[in-house]
Formats: sequence, C-alpha cells, structure tokens
Amino acid sequence: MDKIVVIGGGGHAKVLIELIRGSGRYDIIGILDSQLEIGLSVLGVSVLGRDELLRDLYDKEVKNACIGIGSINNNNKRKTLFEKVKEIGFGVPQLVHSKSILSDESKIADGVQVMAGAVIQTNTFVDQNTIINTGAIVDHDCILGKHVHICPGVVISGGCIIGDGAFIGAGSTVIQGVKIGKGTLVGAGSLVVHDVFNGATVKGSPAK
Ligand code: JB2
Repeated sequence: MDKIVVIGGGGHAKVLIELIRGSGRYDIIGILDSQLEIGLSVLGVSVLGRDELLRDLYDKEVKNACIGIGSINNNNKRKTLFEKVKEIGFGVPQLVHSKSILSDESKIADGVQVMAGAVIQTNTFVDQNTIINTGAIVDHDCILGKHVHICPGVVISGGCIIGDGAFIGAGSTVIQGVKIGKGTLVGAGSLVVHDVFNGATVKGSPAK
C-alpha cells in the first residue's frame, strides 16, 4: 500500500482516517499537527510532529498527503497547506467514501474529499481540494471551484457554479442555476435563491 501522511489531527482528520482505512488503498504513517502533543494517538494514528517534517517524510518515501483540516468560516488554511504539499511534490489523492454516490459522468480533481452519504450527480465537476462533506448533495451540471467546503447536509441544486474557496454552511440549500462567487460564506441553514458576489457573507432564508 502507498504511504500517506495526514495533516491535522482534529475532527476532520478523524473522519478522513476512517475513510482512508476503509478504502484499503493507503497506509497512514502518521499525523502532523501544529499543536497536538507529539506521540498522541488519534484513532490509533500517532502525531509525528509539525509541518516542518514534510520534506523529510517526502524524502523517506511518503509520497501522498491528505489535508486533514476542515475549515471554520474560510478555507485559506486548506488552500495554503494544499499548495505547500504540492510544491514539495506530494500527491494529494482523491478520497471518496465507499458509501457515497459519484455519477460516472461527473469528474473530481485531485485532493477532493467526498464523505459518507454524499451524492455528486451527472455532468458535475469538482475542482482541487474541495470537500463534499457528510450527506451533502451536489446535483447535475454544477461546477465547483478549488478549496470549496460543502458542509454536511447541504443541497446544491442543478446547474450551480460555486467559486474557489466558498464555504457553504451545514444544511444550506442553493436553488438551481445560482452562481456563488469566490471566497463567499453562506451561513448554516440558509436558502440561497440569488447569485452571491465574490467575498460576500450571506445567511438566512432567503439568504441576504
Ligand atoms: O497549519 C497547520 C494547522 N493549523 C491547525 N498544520 C497542521 N499540521 N495542523 C494544524 N492545525 C491543527 O488542526 C490544530 O492544531 C488542530 O489539532 C487541527 C484542527 O482540528 P479541529 O477539530 O479544531 O478542526 P477540524 O478542521 O479538524 O474540524 C472542523 O472542520 C470540520 C469540517 C470542525 O468544525 C469539524 O466539526 C468539521 N466537521
């Protein structure tokens, strides 16, 4: 099995560790975390140290990395870490839960994480390092940018465009054909019925 290192050792990492184990494709060699005590076990995986170890691990034949940090309100840290590991040379594999549904006519880029119960429908494209979290639905003909976080239970209806770095909070619904700009934040439980400008924060029903 190819070796993989998980970056971050919190809640999001736990979900990914279980997903990776279930896939049977990667051997998780450890976690890098900026705060957790070295040697601590997270679901049986040891914290090896800080991100400074990345180059060393790469030289020691660990060629895959997983961005194991979720995001609260923005995705900047995930973007920075993704770019950092790519620059070193790591592959950032797609991680797709065996109990998610991915249309044969959809495409996902490297580093995309699709959690249990998520559905990605036909002719949808999901770009690098985006999370389709637990139980989220992304319907047909959507285009999702890089470093997006579709939180648990979100519904993105058909034909939507979601810009790079957008964060769609848990349980939100985006109706068909809506364009959500780059770096936007949609508060949890929102109903988005109109396009949202780059960098805006909207919430509520209808979201404003
Ligand atoms: O730059 C970093 C860094 N920044 C924070 N490098 C590394 N290697 N680790 C970093 N961390 C570590 O990520 C923190 O020290 C902490 O241990 C971990 C983040 O854990 P936390 O549980 O706070 O957040 P999370 O991102 O794993 O989970 C959030 O997002 C998920 C999507 C939570 O809100 C979850 O509930 C949610 N499901």
